[in-house]
Amino acid sequence: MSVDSVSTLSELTTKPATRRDFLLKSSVLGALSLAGCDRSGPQREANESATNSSVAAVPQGGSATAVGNADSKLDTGGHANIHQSTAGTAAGAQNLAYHRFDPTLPPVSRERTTKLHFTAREVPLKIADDTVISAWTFDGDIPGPIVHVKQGDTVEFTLVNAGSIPHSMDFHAAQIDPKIAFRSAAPGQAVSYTFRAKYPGVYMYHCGTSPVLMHIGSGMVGAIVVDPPSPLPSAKEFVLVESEYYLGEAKGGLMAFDYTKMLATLPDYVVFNGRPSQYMTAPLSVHVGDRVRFYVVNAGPTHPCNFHVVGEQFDTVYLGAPPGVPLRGVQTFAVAPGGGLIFELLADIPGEFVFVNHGFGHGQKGAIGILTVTG
Ligand SMILES: [Cu+2]
Repeated sequence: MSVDSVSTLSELTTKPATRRDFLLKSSVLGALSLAGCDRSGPQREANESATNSSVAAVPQGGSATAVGNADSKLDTGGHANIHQSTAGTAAGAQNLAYHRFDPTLPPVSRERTTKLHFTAREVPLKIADDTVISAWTFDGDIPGPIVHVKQGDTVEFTLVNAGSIPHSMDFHAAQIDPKIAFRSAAPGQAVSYTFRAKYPGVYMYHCGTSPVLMHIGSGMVGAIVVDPPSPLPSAKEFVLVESEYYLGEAKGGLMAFDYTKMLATLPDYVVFNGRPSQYMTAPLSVHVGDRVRFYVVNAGPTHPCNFHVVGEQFDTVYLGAPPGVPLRGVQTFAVAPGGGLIFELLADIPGEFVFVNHGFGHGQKGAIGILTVTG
């Protein structure tokens, strides 16, 4: 790809003034310029300090009790009447604070048993200056907390449902009877189960309550990283969860997810870690000589994530359990919906490298960011 192409990509940036404006601008190359973007000011610092719950930060234990109900992911008739997400009222939605989602992989737990205690919440979430969505979440954010454990670890998981409809949890890192473990918790109740992380890699987790499309599409997704027994080479490690947003019209400043649009599979936004283009204005930052490792989960719900870094090549891509037998010398590789792959590159030259879903109809809808390499 030429320098001009890189420049043009970089110009497809920033948060949109309005959604319509964003889509319009995204359709004409070069409409925006990075020149006006202050990537070093107080806002950036504030954003950098924003963190997400890591394993260490997640409340431990809990007295929740497992409950059984008929609303498993296998019950495809459940909630067929729900076509738009709800999350309280729109009152005050525009006064919500925006925060950048910290993509940094949190340290692996020192304990070989990790107790996770998530809460399903339906909340308004500001994903851009002018856009507040009616989100269904794990612990109030999209994606949910990044989990980091080691192969062979035991995960004791509890989901408390503080929402208004049933929710559940499906860990792709678990080998377990889904009809039992991934059953739904009714509002006000909880579900618990325990699994061993059998294989290393990066795995999706998501709500599996019917209709699964609606629960994944409304934000109930996240990533769990499972380290191999011997650590991978030292690197700057980032977690990117790509997902698609299908939104209805704003009511009182709050945009609900639209199930009909999810079925039509034409997203309004495609995002890394819940916010369109957030790492264009607040890039990921490493130094020359650093190895960079991207843990990329594609939460979908429908489209592939064709991961690419402009001006770089991946010297290592782990398709399966690392260290395994990686691919070498890769330019772009598709992460399937429901999948997770690990991409590595050596940042041996300085510059601003755009990472993007190279399916550009989706890259231009917000699945784009910058990796800044400084000397
Ligand atoms: Cu759910």
